[in-house]
Amino acid sequence: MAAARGAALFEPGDPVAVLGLGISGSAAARLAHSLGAEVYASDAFEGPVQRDAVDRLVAEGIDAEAGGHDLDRILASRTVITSPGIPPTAEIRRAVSDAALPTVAEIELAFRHLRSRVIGITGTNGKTTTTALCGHLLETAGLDAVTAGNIGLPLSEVALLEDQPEWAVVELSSFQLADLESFHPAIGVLLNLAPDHLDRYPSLDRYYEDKARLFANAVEGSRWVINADDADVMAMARDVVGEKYRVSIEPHDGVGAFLDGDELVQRLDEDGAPVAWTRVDDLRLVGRHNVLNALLAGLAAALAGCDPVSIAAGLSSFEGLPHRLQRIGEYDGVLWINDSKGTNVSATKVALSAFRRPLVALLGGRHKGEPYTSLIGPLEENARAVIAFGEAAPKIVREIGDAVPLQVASGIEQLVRIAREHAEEGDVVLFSPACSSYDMFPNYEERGQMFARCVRSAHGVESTDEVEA
Ligand code: UMA
Repeated sequence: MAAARGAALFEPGDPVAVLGLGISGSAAARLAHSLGAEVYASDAFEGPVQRDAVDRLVAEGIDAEAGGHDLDRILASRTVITSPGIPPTAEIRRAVSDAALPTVAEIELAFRHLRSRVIGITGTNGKTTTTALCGHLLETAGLDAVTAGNIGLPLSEVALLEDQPEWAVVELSSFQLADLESFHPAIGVLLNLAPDHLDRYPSLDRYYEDKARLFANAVEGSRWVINADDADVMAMARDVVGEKYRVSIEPHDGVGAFLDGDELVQRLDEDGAPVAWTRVDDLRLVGRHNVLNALLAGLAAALAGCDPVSIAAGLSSFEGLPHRLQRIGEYDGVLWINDSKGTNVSATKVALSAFRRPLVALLGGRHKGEPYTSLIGPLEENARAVIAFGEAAPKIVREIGDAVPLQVASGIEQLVRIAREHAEEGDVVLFSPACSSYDMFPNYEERGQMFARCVRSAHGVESTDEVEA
C-alpha cells in the first residue's frame, strides 16, 4: 500500500465498522480488510442488493450483515466508515456521533491509500458530465486516468488496485464532502452552486457548507478551477489558499479559460496570449451550459498536463452521457430529449435554457422540497405546453398551472402520448423532471430508459438503450 495521505485511521487488527452495503460501503469494507482491519460491515435494510453484498463480503472473509446495525459492535470500533447515502440524521449516525466515535466518508479512507493524483470535481449541476469529459480529455492526451466517486466507481475500488492510474478524476457529491477530513485534490473544480437536496439539508447554507469542504484542506500548491460566472462560487472561493483559475463564457484578462468569440481558449500564463482549443460548433454536447462545463473540464485537463491539440480532439469526440440531455431521436421533425438526471429544479432550468426551439416540457416524480415557481420564467419563454406526472403532479399544477398551459398524465406512456399531441415540427420534447424518480422507479436511469422506450415504441422504432450518435 502507498504511504497514507494523513495519519492512519486505524492500525492492523483494529475493529472498524462500515455503515451501508451499497457499492461504496462494500468497497470500503474490502479496502479496510486489505489494510488488516477487523471489519464489521452492516446495512439497516435487507434487500437483494444488501444480501448479495453480504454474500460476497463473507466469501472474502469479511464480517457483514444486512437487516440491522449491531450498535454494540459498531460502538466498540476504532473508527466508522460511512456511505454517502446515510444522512447524519439517521439513527445509527446519531448514536455513533453521541458516542464521539470518529466517522469518515468512504472517499476519505480511499484517499489516504491512493497513489493517484486527484482532480476533484463538485458543484450542483453538471458534475457527472464534467467528470466524464475531464477523464476523456486525459485519456485522449494519453494520460493514465480513471473516473471515480459519485459518477459510479467508488474511490476505494481504485485504492484497492495494485496498479493504480496516474490520475483519478473524482466526482464529489455534498454527501461525500460532508465526511471528509484530510482529502485535498491536486486540482479542484467548482462548477456552480444552486439549491438541491433540501430533503436532506435543513437549509441552503448547510448544503453550501458541505460543498465548501472541497477547499477545506487547501494548501499553497492547490490549484482551483472555478466558474467565474457564478457569484456564489466566486464568494465561496474568495479566501481559499492556492492558485485560482477563472473559467467564464466572457473573455477575461486573468489565467483560466473562456469563450473568445466562438472559440474555447485557455490562458495559463498571466502575460501570455490565449491559446485556442476548438470552436463551440465542434462540441457534440448539447446546450450553452455545456460550453462552460467543457471550459471547466478542459482547463482541469490543461493543468494536469494535456496540450491544447489533444484537448481539442477530446472535446470534439466526447458524446455526453445517457440521461443527461441525451438525444433519443428526431421523429417527424420533433427532437426528443431524455434528461432524466434532471432531478432538481435548477437542473431542469438549465435544460430548459439549453434549447432555442419551442418545447414541450415534461415534469414530475417525487417532490424533493424545492418550489417549482422558479420554472415559470424559463417555461414562459419557450414552452408550448407542460405535462406533469407522478406524485408531484398536483403540487406542480398548484404552483405553476395558472402561468403555463399544463396537463397531467398518469404514467410514462400517457405522458409520451400527450406530448406527441402537443409537439409541432421543429419542437423539442424535453423530459427533465425536476423531481426524483423514486415514486415510480428505483433510480433515474430506469426512469430514463422507460421514457426512451415509450418514445421509440410510440414512433414504431425498435428500442435500444444506447445513446444516439
Ligand atoms: N443504510 C443503512 N443505514 C441507514 C440508512 C441507509 O445501512 O440508516 C444503507 C442503505 O440501505 C444503503 C446504504 O446504506 O444500502 C447506502 O448506500 P448509498 O446510498 O450510499 O449508495 P452506494 O451504492 O454506496 O452509492 C454511493 C452514491 N450514492 C449516494 O450518494 C446516494 C452513488 O451516487 C455513488 O455513485 C457511489 O456511492 C460510488 O461513489 C449516486 C447518487 O445518487 C449516483 N448520488 C447523489 C446524486 O448524484 O444526487 C448524491
